Amino acid sequence: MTNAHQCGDLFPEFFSSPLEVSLVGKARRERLVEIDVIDLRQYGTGPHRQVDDAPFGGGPGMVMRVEPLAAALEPFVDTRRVLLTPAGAPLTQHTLERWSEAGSLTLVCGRYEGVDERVADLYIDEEISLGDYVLLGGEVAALAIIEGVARLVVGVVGNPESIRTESFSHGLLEEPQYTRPADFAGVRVPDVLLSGDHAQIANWREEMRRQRTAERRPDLFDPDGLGKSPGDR
Ligand code: JAH
Repeated sequence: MTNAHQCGDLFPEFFSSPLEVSLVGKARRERLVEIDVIDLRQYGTGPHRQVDDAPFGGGPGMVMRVEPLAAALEPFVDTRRVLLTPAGAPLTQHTLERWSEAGSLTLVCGRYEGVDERVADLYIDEEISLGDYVLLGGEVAALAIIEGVARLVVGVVGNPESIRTESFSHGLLEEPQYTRPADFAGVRVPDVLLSGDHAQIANWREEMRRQRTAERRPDLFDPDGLGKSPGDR
């Protein structure tokens, strides 16, 4: 199945190498995914192709105008239109799996202090955030989504078993991994991994996933624990 993506953006060069190398580049060359980058500047208004303007009500910074985004998004029907914004719902593996089966995704990258709210009201299906921090624009978040979806699409086609058995498919963090040498500067690989006892190894790995998740991500380990202070857990 070919998964088509459009990426609306003011800095199209931002995407050049990330979309050419690694799994994403190979999947594009093999036509397993199609990814097009759209330069929003070409839809800017006036002789300077302006895409931003001062905010109504005053305040610092500029806001992305609705007309260029309306013009850029109008042709894309039969696609899921996603705006990357710190005000969006948090991105999860479940969201990536849903999109990997959706056929076509259109990722809209805001810049400046934000995007006129009418863009979201009229042209956007989902607003998504990578996490609780502010970047300069949505491009890095868009690339994260492209990688996350592409590996699932390619995984379905090529079917490597690893794809759906990694972090978050059990809802737990992954166990620590080791490779040779068994002793590096006196720090040894856990003996159980060298034992050849596959039942014991599986038990150890499961225990490590539980320990790490409880320690590092109590929100994943016990979703009811969310909102409690660390001392309450
Ligand atoms: C920043 C428009 N959660 C990641 C993320 C996504 C988008 C933006 N920042 C962070 C952003 C400025 C303007 C979007």
